[in-house]
Amino acid sequence: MTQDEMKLAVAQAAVDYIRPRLGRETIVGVGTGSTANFFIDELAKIKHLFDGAVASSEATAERLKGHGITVYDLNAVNELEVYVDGADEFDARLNVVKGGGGALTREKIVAAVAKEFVCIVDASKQVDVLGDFPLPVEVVPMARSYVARELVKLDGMPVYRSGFITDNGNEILDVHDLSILDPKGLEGILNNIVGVVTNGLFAQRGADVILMATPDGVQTIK
Ligand code: ABF
Repeated sequence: MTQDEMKLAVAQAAVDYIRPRLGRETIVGVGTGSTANFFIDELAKIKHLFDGAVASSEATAERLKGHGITVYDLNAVNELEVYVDGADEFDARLNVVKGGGGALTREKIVAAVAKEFVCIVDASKQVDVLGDFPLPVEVVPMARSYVARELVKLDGMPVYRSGFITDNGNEILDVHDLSILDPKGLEGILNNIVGVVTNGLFAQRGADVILMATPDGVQTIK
């Protein structure tokens, strides 16, 4: 099975997973990235079963609209039944690192609102300890150097994602060399650095369920 075939399989599994929850007024939170793109394409096949979507990025909004799915501003929505998105890494406790695609802030907002966060991955994303994947931290541009110095004090090695501006007009530092033994604690510490908008640790609100594609089929991890 190729990696794309696994992404398609997990996208189809996600549609099957959320399908019983869909109704005429249901709004679905939709994430960003290549796995999420497979999900969007599968979701479009049942667009008659739900009202619309909230997107975690401009790119996702465009793809949803391209399929004729109504995209709502989150402020216009009272509740989000479910949020489906990919990840860069996850551990056995369903702590997740996200933001490799740079959409972490909107992803974290959508995750906070959603009743259930369904994370869709292939098996390559599973790790024992988070931190192999550089942890993205979105920063207000004028605070970038200050935040970088603070991250060094935490034993991280921040690397400026050159030439990248987030959908919110901010910049990203990718923090290498972290061994994240306390994901919830580190998430809070990073959020407390002035100038940090969000960090890519989704631990305080981790995934509720992970659908993981393997060559032998899709596994459900809760
Ligand atoms: C989003 O897409 C991100 O949070 C994560 O960075 C990325 C995963 O992308 P892919 O599915 O392409 O590996 O979910």
